[in-house]
Amino acid sequence: MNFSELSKEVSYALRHAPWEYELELDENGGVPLEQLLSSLQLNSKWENLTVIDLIEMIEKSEKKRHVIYDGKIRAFYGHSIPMKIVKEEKTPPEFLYHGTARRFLNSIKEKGLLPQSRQYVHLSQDIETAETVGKRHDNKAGILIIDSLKAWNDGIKFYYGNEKVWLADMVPYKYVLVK
Ligand code: HQG
Repeated sequence: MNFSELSKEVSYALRHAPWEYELELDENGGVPLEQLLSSLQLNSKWENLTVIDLIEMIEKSEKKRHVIYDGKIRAFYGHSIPMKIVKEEKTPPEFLYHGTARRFLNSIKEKGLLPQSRQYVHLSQDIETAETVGKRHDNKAGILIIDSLKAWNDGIKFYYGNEKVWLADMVPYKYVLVK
């Protein structure tokens, strides 16, 4: 079983194109596990897929992208579908981090951190995670430090993704420091 390929396809279905799999997400982004399974099984690549494989995919993944609960499965973050997924508002840690490409810095300075094609801006709990995220866009990623607790106290909302990923609707540049 290629768990990395499976994780990519499950992410695509749950974050970006549930309709291609005839799935309807609930407000938290959850779908019945059996529905996702049957839909994936229609593809010959996944015809022998089982619930155990989905559980193993989640457990073996370095990044905590999905969770199974109450017979459903959902993605913790990353959504781009039109219906905005409801996330849990939560007081953030003192600082959060964001890894980005150097070529985006001028625009970020001008407009703040925006979600771009996703529903939320993605922030990292630690610098190491931010570096990994940033390297997806630029081999020498720029690391931004977010004055998150101050922003929260000023009324900017933050939401919990998983233990390493936090979300925000946007972050004005005055709360951003370039490392
Ligand atoms: C940038 C992956 C110009 C932003 C990762 C980022 C993460 C701006 C890019 C998760 C901007 C969007 C999300 C502005 C923000 N002007 N550029 N004003 N504001 N940007 O991929 O945060 O492996 O949508 O800096 O690990 O890189 O898929 O977001 O560079 O956790 O599970 O616009 O996706 O997780 O890029 O990554 P993305 P991201 P998975």
